[in-house]
Parts: sequence; structure tokens; C-alpha cells
Amino acid sequence: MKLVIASNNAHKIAEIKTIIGGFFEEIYSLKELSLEIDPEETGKTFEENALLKARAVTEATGMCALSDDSGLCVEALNGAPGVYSARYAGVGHDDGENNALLLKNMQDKTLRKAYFVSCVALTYPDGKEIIAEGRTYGSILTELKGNNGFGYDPLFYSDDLKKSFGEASAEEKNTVSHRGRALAALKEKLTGQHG
Ligand code: ITT
Repeated sequence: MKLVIASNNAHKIAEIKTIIGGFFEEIYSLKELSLEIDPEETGKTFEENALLKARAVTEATGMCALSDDSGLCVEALNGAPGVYSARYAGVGHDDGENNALLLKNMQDKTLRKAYFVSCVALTYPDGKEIIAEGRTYGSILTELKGNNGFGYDPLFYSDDLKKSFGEASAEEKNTVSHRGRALAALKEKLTGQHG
């Protein structure tokens, strides 16, 4: 089966390709197909946004599309930045500014528990849709640690890895990450159907 990854985030695309490589015959990014599709994420939930992104790509290409909508939920901030993780410091702001704002908002917080969520949606041209979710738990550090990964990785101390995602190798992160877990759950659903 041919698949388009419905994302404009190069880091996510690289992770998704590594995790699901071999499961689909051919995997393309939007960029590789010279497609510019970036629907506005108007959903209030990860699931709504994931479906919105995958549907837009299936509608435009007639191909199967796989999207990921993800974010960081911080307990002491009532679940923020949540679905707004990419634009926490405002639209057009970068990872550095998002991390700086998170550090500022967590300055006086002693409760630092947080988790990442990934909701993946696979849409088919015949209208079939499959959704899966994954989570990973940890806490927000008081300073950036490590340069690996992207987004909030240097501020997220993983309970599983006992170090920050910024200090983890790509392989280590993929084994325990929200995206790794969501894609594993999706693969299980697919194997259940075809196998
Ligand atoms: P697409 O919608 O094009 O896929 P995006 O970056 O806009 O790319 P989202 O709307 O799903 O994707 O926002 C996800 C944000 O959540 C991302 O930009 C990071 O700030 C954060 N995030 C998600 N997964 C992460 C991870 O594995 N490590 C660090 N931060 C992550």
C-alpha cells in the first residue's frame, strides 16, 4: 500500500518513517510529492486535528494518508500547551520560544508532571479511517538538557528512559515515545485486519 505522510514537520516525518518503514510498500512526504497542503488546525482535540489533516491529504491525492497530531500536556498548567503545543508562543514562533515560555510558566511550580500525546489517523480513499493514540509520561525539567529531537524534547524528562528526550538517541526515543506507541497501536489494528 502506498502512503503519504500528512505532515509538514520534518522531525515528525523522520520519526514516522523510521517507525513504520517496511509496513507500507512506499512512503512519501508531502514535500517529496511537491504538495502544499497545510489545513488550519481548528479542532479542539488531538483526534479532530489528526483526522482533519489526514482527510485533507487523502481528498487532494486520492491516496492513503497518515497524520499525527501531538502535543505536551502539563498537569500544573491544566493540560496546556496541549493541542496548542506548536503555537504556544504564538503562530510563527519557534521551538526555542515555546520552550522559553514553558520554562517561564513553570518557574514557581513544584508539581512538574507532564505527558506527551500522539493521535495518529490513517485515512483511505474509500472513506475508511483508523485512529490510534499513544502517551508517554515524565516531567518538565528546570533547564534545557540535550540537543537531540525537536520541540519540547530538551525539557521533557522521560520516566521510561530516566533522561530527557533531548539526551536520548532517536532509537531510544522511538521505543518509548507517544508517537512510537501510537504507531505501534495503529500497526496492531492493521495486522488485526489483514493478518
Ligand atoms: P504537522 O501538523 O504539519 O504535522 P506540527 O508541528 O504543526 O506539524 P502539531 O500541530 O501536531 O504538528 O504540533 C505538535 C507540536 O507538539 C510540535 O510542534 C511540538 O511543539 C510538540 N511535540 C509533539 N511531539 C513532540 C515530540 O516528540 N517531541 C517534542 N515536542 C513534540
